Amino acid sequence: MAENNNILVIGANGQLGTELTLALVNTYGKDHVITTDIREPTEKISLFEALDVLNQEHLKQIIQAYQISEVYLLAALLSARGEQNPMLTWQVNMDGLIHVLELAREGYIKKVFWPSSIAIFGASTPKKDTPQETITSPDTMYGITKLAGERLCAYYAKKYHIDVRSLRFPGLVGYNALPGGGTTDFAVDIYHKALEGKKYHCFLQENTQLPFMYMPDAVKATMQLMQSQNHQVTVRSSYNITGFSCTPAAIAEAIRKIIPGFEITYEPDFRQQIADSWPDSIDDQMARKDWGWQPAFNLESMTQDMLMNLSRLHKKEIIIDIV
Ligand code: AKB
Repeated sequence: MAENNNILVIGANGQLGTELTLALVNTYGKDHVITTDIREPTEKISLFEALDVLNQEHLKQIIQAYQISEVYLLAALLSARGEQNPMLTWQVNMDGLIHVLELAREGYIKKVFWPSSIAIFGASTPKKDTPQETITSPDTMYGITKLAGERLCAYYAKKYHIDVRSLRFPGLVGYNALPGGGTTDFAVDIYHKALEGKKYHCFLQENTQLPFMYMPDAVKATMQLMQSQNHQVTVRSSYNITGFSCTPAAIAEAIRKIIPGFEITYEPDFRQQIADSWPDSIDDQMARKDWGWQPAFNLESMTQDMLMNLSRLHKKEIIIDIV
């Protein structure tokens, strides 16, 4: 990588940021990846600067000081936390994006990645195999900011020829970092409880079907999209993308194949309504056609990998009985 072609990850301590930073460091080298977050990381794997994404002047200083050409803007408040503080969600999710897009328009950055979400869809969206182009009627502040953000990305791409790329992520499941404040967080928490030998109290009903993606697939999709040729990227709002769909009961069942005594109870709270407004499954044909997207993990292979890695990280012994 040339000197003035460095990468900036904003929100690097989050669930996706932690894993994406590792992949970027492995691909481009740690001297070319600068990480920022509002909080100090527990472990620094590359250069770190504390940054509040609402501080545009500080953001500009970092971009100039480190000769940044590519920005991964991951700082955001998610769906459940967003409902506790809608105004802060609007501010962080929208101002952060517009600051980055404006810096791109002014010529400070060449390329931007910004994650959208299945939260842009709502109760009146077709639920099954939700198409790329369809009714978007988000019911949460998080979803509203993601939809508005998608339109901003498309606008800056069309009007100012900004190379901005985006994915509409489903629920993400990974073992390296915990999610915070999302409706799909249960799908991570459940594995931690199972490994601790505890019962899991799920905040969604057992038959709530949602789309998910295992973190290695999410990282692969992001890297693949960002490494694609400009002409391959025909969608400049955000690409539908998915790994597989499942219910909390199906995850519990997959865990029981490895930890037979695992128990779960269902105690739905306010997050049930959010989950009910989201798609059951996603049609990601555009991503497959444009830049060759193909997930590697399904529920069973994700469960095996999650439990194996969590037991390694927490030094707990479990026998992975692959059936
Ligand atoms: C959330 O649950 O809010 C996120 C998402 C689906 O965007 N994981």
